[in-house]
Amino acid sequence: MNALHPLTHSILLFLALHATCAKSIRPEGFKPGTPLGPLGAKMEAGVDLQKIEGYSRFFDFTDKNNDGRHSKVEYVDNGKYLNPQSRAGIFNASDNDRDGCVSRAEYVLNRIITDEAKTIVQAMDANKDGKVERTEFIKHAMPDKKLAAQVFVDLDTDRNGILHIPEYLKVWGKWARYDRPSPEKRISARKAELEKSNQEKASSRPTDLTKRPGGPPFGRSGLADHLMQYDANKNGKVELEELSGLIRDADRNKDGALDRKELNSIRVPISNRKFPLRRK
Ligand SMILES: [Ca+2]
Ligand SMILES: [Ca+2]
Ligand SMILES: [Ca+2]
Ligand SMILES: [Ca+2]
Repeated sequence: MNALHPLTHSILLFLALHATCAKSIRPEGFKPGTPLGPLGAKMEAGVDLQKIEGYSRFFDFTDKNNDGRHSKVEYVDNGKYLNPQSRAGIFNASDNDRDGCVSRAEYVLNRIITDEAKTIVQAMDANKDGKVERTEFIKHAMPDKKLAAQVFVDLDTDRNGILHIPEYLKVWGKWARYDRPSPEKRISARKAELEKSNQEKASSRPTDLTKRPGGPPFGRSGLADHLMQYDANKNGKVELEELSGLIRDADRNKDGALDRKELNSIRVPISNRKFPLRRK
């Protein structure tokens, strides 16, 4: 009985540790990916076209042979960001389809995910000591404190009570890709959505302007004020002759029309200036 005791103890200890590990790696009650909503992550839904284009330009900078992919040599060996070990970690996390290269979409999506994660997590460092501790995380991560405690255990993979950037990015990156379409599909879908909404905004603009006094048909704010400055005889109206005077004056090459260059060089008439009109 006594001889069995240490063994029983070891088994119990093993079971206890195993249970703790299992619990902390995947707490019961939520599936991977789901804590990102409560954490405030929007992923690609949170970026605009400019942001995507910006990341894309960064991609081009490292894609030295312009084949649309980062090879390990381009990114890890010849890269400049942090150190080779960090670059290898980022490269592997980005290479979603494990083909040994990071495509433009893989790179852009990884930047979206990791930049947002860092913004969210680092903002929780309330005492600004550069570390996000357990208490800080639970206080600031989300209203549900019980869930926050579970999420912290998931992110703090070395169990030291502090979240280090590479440590939490690894887990966060997995959540952000779990059960979702490929980076190519995600980025192109987001771009299409943004382009569509930009087009809709552009096509709704003239309609909106018709409701604005002085807006249509030109739709340029301040245009009415500008044109009134050509009211040379100060009768409160801009007459055809006054405008044709402007055209004659601005028509430098005398071809009877104003090209863009001539239009651009039109200056606001100096008040009290006798406008060159009614030339005979
Ligand atoms: Ca390349
Ligand atoms: Ca890849
Ligand atoms: Ca801190
Ligand atoms: Ca840690």
